[in-house]
Amino acid sequence: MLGNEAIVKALLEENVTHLFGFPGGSVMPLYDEFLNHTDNLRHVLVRHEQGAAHAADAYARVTGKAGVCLATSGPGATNLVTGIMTAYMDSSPVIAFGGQVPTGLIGNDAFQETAMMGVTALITKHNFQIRSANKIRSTIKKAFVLALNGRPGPIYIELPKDVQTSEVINEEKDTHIAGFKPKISGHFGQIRKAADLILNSEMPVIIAGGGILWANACNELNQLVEMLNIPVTTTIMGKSCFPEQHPLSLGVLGMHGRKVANYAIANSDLIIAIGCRFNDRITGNLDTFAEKSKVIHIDIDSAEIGKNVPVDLPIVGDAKNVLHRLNAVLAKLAQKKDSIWADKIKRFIKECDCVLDINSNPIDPRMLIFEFNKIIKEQDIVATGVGQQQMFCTHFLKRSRPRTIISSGGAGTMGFGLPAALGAKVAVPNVEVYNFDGDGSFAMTMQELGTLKEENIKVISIIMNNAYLGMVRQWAELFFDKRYSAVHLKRTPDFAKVANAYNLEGYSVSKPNEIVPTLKEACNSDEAVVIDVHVKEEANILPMFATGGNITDMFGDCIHIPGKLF
Ligand SMILES: Cc1ncc(C[n+]2csc(CCOP(=O)(O)OP(=O)(O)O)c2C)c(N)n1
Ligand SMILES: [Mg+2]
Repeated sequence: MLGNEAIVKALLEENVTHLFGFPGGSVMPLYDEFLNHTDNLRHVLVRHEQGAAHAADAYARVTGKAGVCLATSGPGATNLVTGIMTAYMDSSPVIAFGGQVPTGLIGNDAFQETAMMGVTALITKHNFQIRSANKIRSTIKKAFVLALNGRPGPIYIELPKDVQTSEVINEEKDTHIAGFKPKISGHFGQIRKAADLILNSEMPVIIAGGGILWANACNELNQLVEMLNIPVTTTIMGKSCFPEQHPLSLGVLGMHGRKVANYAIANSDLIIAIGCRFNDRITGNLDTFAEKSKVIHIDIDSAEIGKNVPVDLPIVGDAKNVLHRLNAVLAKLAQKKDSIWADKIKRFIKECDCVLDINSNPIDPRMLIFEFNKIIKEQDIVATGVGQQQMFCTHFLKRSRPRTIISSGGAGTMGFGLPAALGAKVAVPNVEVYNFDGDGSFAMTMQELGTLKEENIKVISIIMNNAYLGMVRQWAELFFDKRYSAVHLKRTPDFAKVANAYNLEGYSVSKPNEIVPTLKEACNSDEAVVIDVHVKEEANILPMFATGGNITDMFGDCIHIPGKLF
């Protein structure tokens, strides 16, 4: 067996069925071997390696399995970097392979040699350079274990060309990873104490982060909420882990979150944070964040505990395991709680539900969401770009099933939307997958329309086209005295014509009543579609609080002011 055969064998042993990549000299032996496996391993040829990494990341986000991508050495590998970093920031288990010059040339500045071990060191959970064909299968096995266990994250594997063509003679069998022992089971004493804190709290709130989704702990979260009537807010990464139509769902919190969520946090006496890392975009000013609340923090990564917010009760462990056991303790101790707080919150949630049916011309972005909500089904998946459109979507679009919205939260990577939607559709082909994008973001990776066309992958792109790098324009308006520096994109290109150039259907929409009929047409199409929706150019996503501000210092229109409510 040669190295290239061993790589494919190892991938098949890990039940990999799809990978996203782009070839080049140093990975040609591996690409050659793919031709022997066209029946059980689908390679999706993207148009830029960044797209491969985002697609693999999205594949992981919607399935919970590892996503796999591949690039050649040098520029191919460096093109993966933004995608790997994006996966790292959002704890996504991506296995990224990069070619490398033959082992004898490493360090010689050979053609297309880049020191990717150094480049990826700080944006991966771990990286490996395979220097012997004997170590291929053991290394790949370890990589999958590392990516998927404990806090998930991306792994980079470097494949020198000669390793792919060498004979496997004495295959390494040992797959033990020294020192890697993620703590799954939370400390029982701490769980007992958490139960006491929860039962003694009058005004608890749960902050549910992406860790709930990665741990598949949505059912356990639901049980906890139903048992004790505790309101739930999510981070952007946690969105969809708890049904947003539920009367106790506060929606997303933070800088562009819902006022009711931020005010509930500020007025709570106990925060139960699960699988979240208290990013600055959700806490605002740390000195005033949750001043009145005790904090229970459940997280699989001990390094997250106390990093940003002081914690009264830490529990290190897997969210599913910890919640399951916490629920069992609570079930024994708890009577259904008197729910003055929950009733109050339910009332505020209703009052905070803005009217989105705003029939304006040009189209108000909220109207676009309102109309989109009429068409999108529960099981459908949305990927977003980055900017205002992302925040309109995460704030206003309600999702109720786990893993049905994916967005670059930690990194805020423009260009994520289209390749992420592509990867999601490959993973879950039987639902409609939407890319809700910005005009700036879409233009960064729109070459993947070629992949969608040629690989027959259907994604519906909805471009919220405001002719601006809207989020930066909004900040310039609000915080730089309207001094607009390099933010106006104008209306170039015509995205419908771009779609046509790829032999795909493209639509331009500029009136509110055209949105739904166009979306319906797109749903009836068999192929990828681009809908360029021209919205009001200078609309802002509000309410918000400023960087470093207090979470309750939200400004901007929102129908009711929860400041009065609490
Ligand atoms: C790769 C990258 N470059 C720059 C930024 C900074 N940035 C954040 S939002 C934004 C504007 C995005 O414009 P667009 O995609 O049109 O979305 P809009 O805000 O208009 O909805 C920019 C430039 C970023 N997040 N990512
Ligand atoms: Mg824009």
